[in-house]
Amino acid sequence: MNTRITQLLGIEYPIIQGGMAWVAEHHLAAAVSEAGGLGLIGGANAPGEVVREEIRKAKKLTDKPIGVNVMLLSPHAEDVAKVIVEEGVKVVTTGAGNPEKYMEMWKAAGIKVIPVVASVALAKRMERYGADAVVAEGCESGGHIGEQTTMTLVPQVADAVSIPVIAAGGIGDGRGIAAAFMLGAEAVQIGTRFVVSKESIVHDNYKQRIIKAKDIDSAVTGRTHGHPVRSLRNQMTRQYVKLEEEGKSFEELEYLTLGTLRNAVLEGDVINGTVMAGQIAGMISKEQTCKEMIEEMMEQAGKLLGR
Ligand code: TUI
Repeated sequence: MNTRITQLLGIEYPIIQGGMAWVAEHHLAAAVSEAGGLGLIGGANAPGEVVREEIRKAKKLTDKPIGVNVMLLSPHAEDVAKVIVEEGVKVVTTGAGNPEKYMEMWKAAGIKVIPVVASVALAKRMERYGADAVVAEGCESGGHIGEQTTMTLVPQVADAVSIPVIAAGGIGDGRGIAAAFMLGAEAVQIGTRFVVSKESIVHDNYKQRIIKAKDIDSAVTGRTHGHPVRSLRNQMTRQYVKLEEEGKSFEELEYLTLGTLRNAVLEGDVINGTVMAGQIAGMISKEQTCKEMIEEMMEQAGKLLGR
């Protein structure tokens, strides 16, 4: 499946991996790239130097292109933005904000810039600022989300911009990829399914929660303060919702969740930790290598699309 995205990025399959905080480290990114997709290092809240090391470690594991995701709410976003240029990274995606102020620097360095957007307005703005493509991410996704669903967002973004669109949110198999292509996407971004890959360093408790999850097992917290985040329901989401209903401030709620994603991912605390995952978790049933996942999905999508 040759598309403008596979050509732009020099990859075999139109699949990019989500830049998931704590999860998208060098082993996962290298495995996805080695399997023919585009692996990403997730900058998340990490300092620039930590991201630099991750980039270098990933490059030792693969000669294929890898990208970096800059989480724009991070206090280190600016440092990470510079490290990407210094390390000769070829592709950057951004999340949770507007990357305008870094675009000129990245473009001047010849970096392909792919902002993640949750609205048509931001997609159009990013095209004007020179973005090479956009990821249109629906609220089925795990983590920080917007309001639109993938089904409604992707075709509206595809109609509004001329640059290629990558669909994200709720995609975890070949049917999802085929559907995304029908909506006008030229590639997909996949997160939750790669969390349970064999190469993912995520604690087994976290993987098992995704594998055992049912369709209705995720919840969105933080809507009242304009920072909606989707995670699997547990003691943490229940506590958060309770405090949100009591009218606690954004700062108090932020304090409650401090370090809880790390605790879930690295320590396996799936009770009081934050287990970010998308709605597609209900369909994900086993651990496989990234290569097995990608080949299985591409075979299914190829049949459905008659390619
Ligand atoms: O960024 C994500 N997903 C994330 S970031 C993250 S780390 C975090 N943890 C706790 C709280 C907050 C962040 C976990 N998951 N996805 C990409 C994405 N970007 N989804 C939605 C957006 C988005 C939303 C609004 C992008 C831009 C935007 O508006 C920006 C503007 O200024 O117009």
